[in-house]
Amino acid sequence: MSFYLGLDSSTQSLSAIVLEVDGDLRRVAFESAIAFDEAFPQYGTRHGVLPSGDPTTAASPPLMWVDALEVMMTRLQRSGLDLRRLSAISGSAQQHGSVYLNARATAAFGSFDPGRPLAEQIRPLLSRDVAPIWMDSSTSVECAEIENAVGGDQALAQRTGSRAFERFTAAQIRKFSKREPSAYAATDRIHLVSSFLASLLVGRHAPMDPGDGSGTNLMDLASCEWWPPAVGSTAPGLAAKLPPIARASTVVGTLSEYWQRRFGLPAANVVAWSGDNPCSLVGVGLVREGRLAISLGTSDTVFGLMREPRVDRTGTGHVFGAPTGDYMGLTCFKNGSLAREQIRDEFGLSWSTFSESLRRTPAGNGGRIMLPWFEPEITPTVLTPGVRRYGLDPGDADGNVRAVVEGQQMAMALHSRWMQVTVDSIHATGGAAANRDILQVMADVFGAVVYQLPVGNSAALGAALRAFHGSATADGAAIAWDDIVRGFVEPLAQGALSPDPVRRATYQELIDVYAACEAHALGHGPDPSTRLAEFASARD
Ligand code: XUL
Repeated sequence: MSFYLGLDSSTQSLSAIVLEVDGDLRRVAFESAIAFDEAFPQYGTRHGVLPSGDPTTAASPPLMWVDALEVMMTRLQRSGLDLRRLSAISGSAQQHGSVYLNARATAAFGSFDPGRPLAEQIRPLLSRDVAPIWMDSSTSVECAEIENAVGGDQALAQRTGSRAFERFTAAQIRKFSKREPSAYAATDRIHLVSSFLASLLVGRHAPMDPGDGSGTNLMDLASCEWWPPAVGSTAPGLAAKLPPIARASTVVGTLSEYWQRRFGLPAANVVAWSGDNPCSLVGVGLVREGRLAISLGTSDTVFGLMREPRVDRTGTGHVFGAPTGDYMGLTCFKNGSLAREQIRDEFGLSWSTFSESLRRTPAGNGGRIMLPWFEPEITPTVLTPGVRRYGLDPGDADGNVRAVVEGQQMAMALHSRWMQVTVDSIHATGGAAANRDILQVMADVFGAVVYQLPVGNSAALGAALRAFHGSATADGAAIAWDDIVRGFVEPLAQGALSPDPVRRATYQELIDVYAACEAHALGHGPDPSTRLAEFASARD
């Protein structure tokens, strides 16, 4: 019998899942989560992000993630599990965020003092106090500079899987190197959140995996190596500051002395960490092509496995490496859970009264539409935030609840068309996937059967399954992914949500009107009022 630990360092919290595998017996033996704002008020974060006067910048304190890792290990130590059986650990982290370390880090990593908290030992090793994260959209200038230098957006997308995006690590590094050249010069190593946390566990610089590497705009998707033209166009001397890239199943080391002595943990294998979306792909069981998953978390994401990289020519989506060695298509929306919460709070609702509002209102909302851009949006690119309402009274609670949910679902359906996946079923995950009224709108908008999954946190589950896979294949054994995920990711057939044909037809019509509103709001389409009125009168 063995235990496998999966950690997920997301925007707002650190979660852990321990899987027990004993032949055919498979179960979740431990689950825990730490919300950053509540557990570590001393860092002053809101939803895990440092306050900023500029809505386009977003950063978090890396030391808060370190503190969370220690608190989680304490919880594990007190869990009552026989941790001598902990075989392997892997992790998931919010993508794109970067951590900057000085030249002292390399030597210090191997000799942490188990008598002292880790954060205070990491503090002098940072060449930058904060880590820019995926919610940052302040680097449009740097994006344009990088694209121009490598021969344009299509050239960058063909090589790296994405055109330049503001939150991707390359643009963030470039901005830092321009604004703070001496701090950049003092930077010896730049990690992603995933490879930073993996490094702390093994006590030396850990490599990045191709899944998270492809969120940098710096990795050649075909070879899974850094792409010199992109690296050279981003910042001086960058090649020497990047860790190597290793396959996602690589055992990058064993748990260092620090964790063994401070928390009584064994020298378990540590498998390369990855991004939350690549981990979720495994955690929802998408180890084959032909299905989509939708994660309703801080960000809402639509993703699916691809055998071949079909790069999005419209510049909306991304192709990342998948933990299975394949690829994954992904489109990311920034206005996810925080937008839903904003409407819930604005009208003094609970999740249950939010659901009642959804049940009281008709599909299509009588042609009242919301573009839910509370924060700057990633898809489509909206740098100046502001909710846009069409025919919708800002004071109408029921109408706004339906409008935010429909707006999010229609945006996801519209902007995932590039993946060319015929969607007949969707695996739903993330916090809001517990809400069946939201999932019914998803089923009706996509015309697909929506399944809930037994384990809610697919990123932490995916990380634990990756720990299992990496350690099972470490000695060269071949083991199919289907065998790894078996017993953990089977969707709950009972209670699957099927699309209703009449509501589906409504949304097939409405999605074009939604697209017209979007084009109008972005300044490249006519006023959609007539189309909205036609849609509404057809339903009177
Ligand atoms: C994906 C993205 C987000 C973060 C959230 O490209 O930016 O989904 O990974 O944690």
